[in-house]
Amino acid sequence: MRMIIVLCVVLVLTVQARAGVPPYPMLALDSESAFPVVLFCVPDGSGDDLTEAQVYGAGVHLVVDATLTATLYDAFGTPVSFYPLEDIWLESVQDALVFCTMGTVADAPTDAQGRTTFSGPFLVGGGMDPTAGDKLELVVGGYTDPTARVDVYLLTPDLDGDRDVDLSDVVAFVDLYWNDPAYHIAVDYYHDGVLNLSDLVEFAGALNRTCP
Ligand SMILES: [Ca+2]
Ligand SMILES: [Ca+2]
Repeated sequence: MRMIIVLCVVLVLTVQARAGVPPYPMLALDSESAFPVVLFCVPDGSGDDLTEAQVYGAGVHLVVDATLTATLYDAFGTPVSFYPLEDIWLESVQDALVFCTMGTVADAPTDAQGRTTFSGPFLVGGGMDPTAGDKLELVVGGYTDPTARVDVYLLTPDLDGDRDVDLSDVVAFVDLYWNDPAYHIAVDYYHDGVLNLSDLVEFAGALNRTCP
């Protein structure tokens, strides 16, 4: 009788595994920062890599390696190896980003230890707001986990989020950069706490860029 119960339990667990129970994801920043990490992204992928992300805090601007490491485990705590890279991607918790095809997928399938990395560049439009409680989150096979989130913020010159940088974005940029005297982090592309020529140069360099 006991043997039958054990077999049933094993059978149920096997069926669950084959039914697509999502792996349990973990997400970590390679270099932790006390301040939010900002990454300048352009829909065609010509933005920055996470190895050259920016941090601004306490009056100091830094360029940091913010490569992300993700690890996947199954329900038994065993690393999930060789999980396909196209099923591991990043999103804004507040859905503030629009994606080009494969825009934020992992660098590679998970390795034998269940690990993969994200190093960018990311092919996205829209933009995240660090002041609104947003975060970057890991998505695995369509599933998310509240523990797999980091304070990394993707800013883009595609301000209207239609996957290209054109005249409508110029109008939006001028409003934020020029017409309104307030500071707008959305266009602080050279992330140093002020809006000046450096940010204009970044925006101008991205004009007419679009998803591949
Ligand atoms: Ca646009
Ligand atoms: Ca700036």
